[in-house]
Amino acid sequence: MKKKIVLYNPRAVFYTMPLALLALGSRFDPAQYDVRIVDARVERDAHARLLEEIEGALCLGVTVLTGAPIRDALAASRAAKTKRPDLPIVWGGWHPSLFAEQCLQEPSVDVAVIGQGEETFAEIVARLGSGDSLNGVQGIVHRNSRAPNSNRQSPDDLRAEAPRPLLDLNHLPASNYDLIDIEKFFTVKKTRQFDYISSQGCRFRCTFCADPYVYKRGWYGLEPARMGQELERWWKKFHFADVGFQDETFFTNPQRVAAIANEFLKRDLHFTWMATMRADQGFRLDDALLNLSKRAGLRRVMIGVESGSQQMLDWMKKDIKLNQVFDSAEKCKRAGVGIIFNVIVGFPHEPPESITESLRVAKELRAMSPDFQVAFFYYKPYPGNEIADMLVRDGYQFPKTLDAWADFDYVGSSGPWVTREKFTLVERFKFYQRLAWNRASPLRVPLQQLARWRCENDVYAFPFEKKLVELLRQPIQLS
Ligand code: B12
Ligand code: SF4
Repeated sequence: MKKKIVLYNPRAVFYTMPLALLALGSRFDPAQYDVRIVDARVERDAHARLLEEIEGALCLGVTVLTGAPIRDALAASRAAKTKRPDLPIVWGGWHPSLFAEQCLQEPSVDVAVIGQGEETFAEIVARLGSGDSLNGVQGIVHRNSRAPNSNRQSPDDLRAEAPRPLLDLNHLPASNYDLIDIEKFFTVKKTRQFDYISSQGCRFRCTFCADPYVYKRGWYGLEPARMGQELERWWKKFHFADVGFQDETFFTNPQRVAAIANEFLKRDLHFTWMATMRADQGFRLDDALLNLSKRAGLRRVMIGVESGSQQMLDWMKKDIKLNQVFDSAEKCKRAGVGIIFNVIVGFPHEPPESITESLRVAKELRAMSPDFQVAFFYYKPYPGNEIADMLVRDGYQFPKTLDAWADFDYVGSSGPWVTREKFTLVERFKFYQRLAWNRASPLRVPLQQLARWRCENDVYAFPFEKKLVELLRQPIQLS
């Protein structure tokens, strides 16, 4: 009889396909294992289905991002453990990679996996299947017992195994998208957009980012021929219109990008795609490669500008120059490729001039093309990087429990060091820059003109248009 493995993706507000669970689940031989993915974002009653699926399962794996998704990860794990106290529950993903020990303070969690998970999880499952201890499985923290489902011990009695070196993605099997109901994702996304990950890790060292800590600046990219083959297969099966490459830095290796574009053209694949690019990579890219990518379907890139102040960029070790941002923007404009620029505001000790500079750069970029958008985020500390270490030295305290982490808002709010005045300024600017430069219907043109005037003159007081737009209940297009 096949052994059953259940994988759970907690509730969240966005609908990117559960790439981590697909990667983990595809590592198992379907002749021997029955893998079930329960994604709370697309299930009517995810917990009911989860409790049904864990019947007879060998183990449950849960993927956990920092912040709000922890709330549902906890609820699901607790419900599963109550129903099946003998069921080993394994947490993996970004939060357990950063806080493995803390995750194991939660009694329903038996094992926390750090970093890349395919081989680690496969080894855990094999050991569980044969009743062996997890001692020595690289890349995990677990309870120091013969097996996680043996007698429960004190939550402090933990055992951290040696780290697992990052494995070249090309040695891992392709993700099997038949493990999920893909049409449900197209429905909730309201577009036939397929998600795909073509590389893992990142070679850079930005001091606000979790990646250097989790992947130790390692990077592996899939071979273009393999990508062409896989995407052709799924495109023919699912008829998607667009691919979101969820890589940290898709444009890491220009020769690889050219080979990928050529694969798509050779195979005559008719979908558009979007991918991540650093400004220094865009700066070094030649127009020919960008034009080739455009011909192969590239419609938009995402570039982390992070700050409009070069001093701040140097401080956070972003290793880009502002002129590289504008140079990349010019190139993309020439090639007809759109851009989303990400800007982070509210770093600790960030001087007010730096925020002003970020707003100025955002305005200049937005004015360059209606296909350029700017998204603003507030800095929130991730442990294990230099900024977070500095904050801790200054007395900042990270949440100490999973429940407290679940309340940690990574998306909407700012850090406590951002004054009310700065927060209001940024929130108003976020609204007006969208109104000013997003494509607008003729009815909205007067509002748009007014918003441009406001942005150009930095006048954000009495934001009556915001009230008006809210009243009209017609949210502006954020396409
Ligand atoms: C898609 C995505 C999302 C999706 C999540 C989709 C989902 N599944 O729910 C959405 C859009 C919701 C999202 C939101 C955010 N995200 Co996000 N996101 C990503 C992104 C681009 C891809 C994730 C992915 O699928 N990767 C592909 C898979 C194969 O890799 P993986 O997730 O690392 O999984 C591997 C291991 O982690 C491990 N693993 C993962 N899960 C499990 C489970 C088990 C059981 C095991 C054993 C192993 C394991 O094995 C996997 C295979 O090797 C990553 C960057 C990246 N490239 O990874 C950022 C990233 C995860 N996001 C990040 C951030 C900062 C955010 C936001 C705060 C952004 C924002 N400012 O709004 C929000 C916060 C969400 C929240 N707290 O509510 C950070 C880290 C966050 C953190 N500490 O949790 C990342 C790393 C980007 C970055 N470099 O800063 N995100
Ligand atoms: S912010 Fe981007 S470039 Fe910098 S370390 Fe993180 S993933 Fe790499």
